Order: sequence, then C-alpha cells, then structure tokens
Amino acid sequence: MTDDQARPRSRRDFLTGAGLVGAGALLAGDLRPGFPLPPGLMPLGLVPLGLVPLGLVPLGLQDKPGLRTLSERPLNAETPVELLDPELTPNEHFFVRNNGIVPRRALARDLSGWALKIDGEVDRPTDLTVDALRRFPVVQRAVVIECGGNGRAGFHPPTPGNQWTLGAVGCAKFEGVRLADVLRSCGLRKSAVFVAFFGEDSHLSGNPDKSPISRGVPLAKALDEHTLLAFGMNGVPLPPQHGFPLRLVVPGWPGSCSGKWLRRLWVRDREHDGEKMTGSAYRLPKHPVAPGTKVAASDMAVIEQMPVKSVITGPATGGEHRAAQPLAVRGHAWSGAGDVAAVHLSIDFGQTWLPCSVKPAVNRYAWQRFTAEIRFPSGGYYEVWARATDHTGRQQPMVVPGWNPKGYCNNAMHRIAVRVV
Ligand SMILES: Nc1nc2c(c(=O)[nH]1)N[C@H]1C(S)=C(S)[C@@H](COP(=O)(O)O)O[C@H]1N2
Ligand SMILES: [Mo]
Repeated sequence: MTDDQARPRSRRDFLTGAGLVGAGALLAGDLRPGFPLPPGLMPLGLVPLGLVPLGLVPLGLQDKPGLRTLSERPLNAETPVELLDPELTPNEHFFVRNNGIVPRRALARDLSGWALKIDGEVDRPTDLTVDALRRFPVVQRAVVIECGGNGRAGFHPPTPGNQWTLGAVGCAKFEGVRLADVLRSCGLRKSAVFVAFFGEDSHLSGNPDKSPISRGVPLAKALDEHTLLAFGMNGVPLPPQHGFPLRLVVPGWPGSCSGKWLRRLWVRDREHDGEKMTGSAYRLPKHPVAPGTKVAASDMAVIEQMPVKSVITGPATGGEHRAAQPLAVRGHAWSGAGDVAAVHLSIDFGQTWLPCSVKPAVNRYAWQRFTAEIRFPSGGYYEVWARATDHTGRQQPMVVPGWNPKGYCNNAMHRIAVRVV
C-alpha cells in the first residue's frame, strides 16, 4: 500500500464489529485509572490502535519494540507519544515510514558495490563511497524528522494514507556531511535548480523500473548548511529501516524530502517530476478549501516548510492527579521555521494560558524541551493543552489547520486528559 492507495483507517473502523471490542479493551488499558472520555473529546493520542495483534511483531520491527504499526507492507509504524520523551529519540523508537520495500543491502548492512552517484547539472559527475564521503568535514546535528502526514488521523472527512496520530516524528543526532560541500565538489552548473534523490528501495509491485518515491528539494534548500547526507544516527551507522548506508536529512521540511537508502542524486535544471513529486502528493491547496473538496492538481502547491508543533510527552493522558500537588508537564516543541519562542499550557480549554520554560535548541532544527508545573484549582476532569509559538510569531491552531485532500501538516494542539482528585 502506498500513501495513495492506503485505505483510510478512520475512527469508523473502530466503531464497527470486533473493532469496537478491541478498541474498548485497549483504551481501558491505556487510561490507567480508567475513566471514560466522551468520544468528541477523545485526545488524538488515544484514538488509533495498533492494528497488529499483540505478540505478533511485523517483519522489520524486531529491534523496534513499542511502536504502533499502521501497515506492514510497506512497513509504517509510529512512536507512542510517551516514548518521544527523551531529548533524542532512540533508534529503536524512531518512527518508520516506508513507501516501498527495504533494500536487501540495508538489512544485510552490506556496503559492497555501493556508491552514491551524483550526476545531471554538474561539471564532474561523481561516484562516492561512504569512505570518500567521510573525507568532507563531518558534522553531527540533532534534527527533527516529521512526516508530512503526521496527524492525518485528525482530519474529517478522513483523508487517504496512513492514519498517523502524533508519532510520525522524532529527533535524532545525525552524523554526516553537508550536502552543499558534496554538491559543490562536483562543480554545480548555472543551470542547476533542483536536487532529486533515488533510493535503493523497491516498488511494492516488484517492477524494477518503478520507484516507490523519488523526491528532492530546490537547490537553495540543498545548499543550506543544515541539509545533510547522513551515514550515522544516534552514534551508530544508519539502521536498516532508516536508510543504511546513506540518507538525506532535510531539516524543517516534510520527512519525505529526507530520502533513505540513497543511490543517486540527480541535479536538475527544473523541478523534479519523480514519484510523489507530482499530482497531489505532498501538496496543499493554494487557497483554503471546505472539508471534502476535490482540488485540481493545478491548484495545489508542494509543501516546503513544516509548521510549528509540540507534543506533551509526560504525563500520559488519562492519569489521576492529586489536587494538592503541582503536576509537572513536559514535552518537546519544534518548527520548520527554526526556533520555538514560547510554549503555553491551558487547563481551562484555552481561556487562559500559562507560559512554560523552554530550553534553547542544542542546534537549529533540534526540538526544544518545555516544562511547567500546573496547579489545579479543584478536583474534576481537566485537559492540558499545549501551544507552541515559533520565532516568526506563528502558533499552533486549536483545531486542524485547514482540511486538505491528503491530510498533511496537522499541527493542532496536543491535549491530554487528567482526572484531578
Ligand atoms: N528511499 C526512500 N526514502 C524515504 C522514504 C521511502 O519510502 N523511501 N520515505 C520518506 C518519508 S515519507 C518519510 S516521512 C521519511 C521517514 O523516515 P524514517 O522512516 O527514518 O522515520 O523518510 C523518507 N525517505
Ligand atoms: Mo512522510
């Protein structure tokens, strides 16, 4: 199943037949003290359920316990929000978003015969091994990668594709070289305007002439000093699911720009027209549309910068808390624009807001820790809402930021429920 073909797994699926029984059982387990949330107020983090029966680990996730599987072929699995709490998301908990089949080379961690080809609008087309790449200045940077479809489950009417809730995001320390250094060493021509990637993953159909995804970025973003060719992730070589031996890391833009299992970079004299670059893929309507509207491809524009967003990583939703004590709330905030300037919490459904303390990013495009202590004025049912503001002044919206046909860029505020006793 590709993004285009995947059947929308909407809430409707869980309201029918056996789904309801399974959903009820799992939800009750999630809400530790166990109290019902009215359906309309259900925090996003509670809505989706692992679709794979407990005890069965899908192929490719053996060394990644605790992820919630959305589809097995291709493998797509998101991180439960509580597992996003560490400063760096461990590799074993980093979400997986595959459009095709993981190359055998990656599973075998086999470098034989591998090189990255760089061709197109360059004076010196070049093939580079990982050792050759390591001769460029090596940098380490913590970078958030977020799928453009993260939060898709929040759109109504439902939009096709993986029904990600909050967990198609992570922040890892990538080791690699600057794409700019490598491209410049090949002699960029004046005609160069776009850098397209080709990975070694194969199309679900098995057709070797078809690519599951081949996207890229305009030259200016490719030459940005923060855009990397990465061979390391959190201190080890890139794991098989995350692009071994080499991937792009394009901070602040949809995860789909960060091509995995790279084999070729094609420097082009026009915008790339590879798989998932055209039609409605990774595009938003140029103007706001009513929910459910069919939008012509010509009225859609490619997503570039991702919006400002935050997640509450502790406490888990559904917990019980004593009114007399302050509740410590923590999470991360990030923005495609760069720095997050502020995070605010509300415990009265957005009527008043308390500022959090927000740590500076360890480097640009890493996520930033926010913390706050909340006191509840009484016992009862509370929700904690988190709202981040970036340095451009943009804030997270309270509801989905405009329905769009493919369900991208949902940066609505994250809410957790707390029973105060
Ligand atoms: N070659 C290749 N690169 C790819 C993909 C893919 O399917 N094949 N998926 C993209 C998408 S849509 C996302 S969101 C990120 C996910 O990266 P991760 O699986 O390491 O979390 O990889 C991107 N790079
Ligand atoms: Mo993605």
